[in-house]
Amino acid sequence: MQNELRHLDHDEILQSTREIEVLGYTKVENVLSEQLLENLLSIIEKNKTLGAGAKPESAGVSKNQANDMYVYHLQYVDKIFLDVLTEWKGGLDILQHFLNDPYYRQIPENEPNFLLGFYNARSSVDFLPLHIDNYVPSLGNHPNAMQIIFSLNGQTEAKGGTFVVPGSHRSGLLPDRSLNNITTPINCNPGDALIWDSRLWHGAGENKTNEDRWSLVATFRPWYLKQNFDPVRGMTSHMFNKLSDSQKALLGFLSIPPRDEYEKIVLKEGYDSLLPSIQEYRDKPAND
Ligand SMILES: O=C(O)CCC(=O)C(=O)O
Repeated sequence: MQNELRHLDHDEILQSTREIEVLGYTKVENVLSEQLLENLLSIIEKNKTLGAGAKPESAGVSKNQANDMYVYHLQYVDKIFLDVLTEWKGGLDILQHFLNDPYYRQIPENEPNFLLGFYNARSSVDFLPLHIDNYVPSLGNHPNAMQIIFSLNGQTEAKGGTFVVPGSHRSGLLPDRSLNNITTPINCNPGDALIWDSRLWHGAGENKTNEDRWSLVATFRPWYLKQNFDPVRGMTSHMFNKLSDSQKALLGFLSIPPRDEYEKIVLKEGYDSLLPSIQEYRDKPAND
């Protein structure tokens, strides 16, 4: 995997970090090799849903998503999707500046202590209007969510490029959709990555071609905010046993809410608190 990624040096990490601070986003070109793109797309092809609406059990699908294809919860599908995040010198290093809790002493300070919130692959069709993924707008230097998007098929205006309002992450406002016409388009080649502060007003154009527009969309949150999946019930033993300690931390295994005060008081834990098997997380009975 290491050789399939273009790693960033210190200066590029600083430059991207600065761009996110000022503009709300950064584009990093040429991150994924052709071979890696091929592998990722072939796994997606085997696991995709044909239109989110076609999967009856996926409740709460919005009208916007009904024509899109998805692979939900990539963290459970194949370890390669987690490796893309954790093996890449670049993405998580940039996010640490924004999402790491400086008072989380149980994990070394140069390692991520934030969480993967949600991780999907998506090939979109319909226009996606300006929105934020921070839930509530806020001011200051600490967003409550950030995203890394890897474009697998590339995106042009015809294929539905991403568009953003640069600097809007610092507005403290929900998006004004009447401003769709003053947005900045961001096109990508296959293998490029976008990283943004989820307060950024962003959206995506309609895909007017018959071609796929797959991206990996990974959303990250600080350790104290809820994820969109339950790692204890969702993770198979097979996958759990293959994960590194830092991948387990990213998935939330170091800040699982306790059953009660006898289990633990402080939520923040270090690698030495990891349990050896997923079964042990599930088998913790109440003290009745
Ligand atoms: O696909 C895109 O270009 C934008 C994705 C997006 O807005 C989102 O996932 O929140």
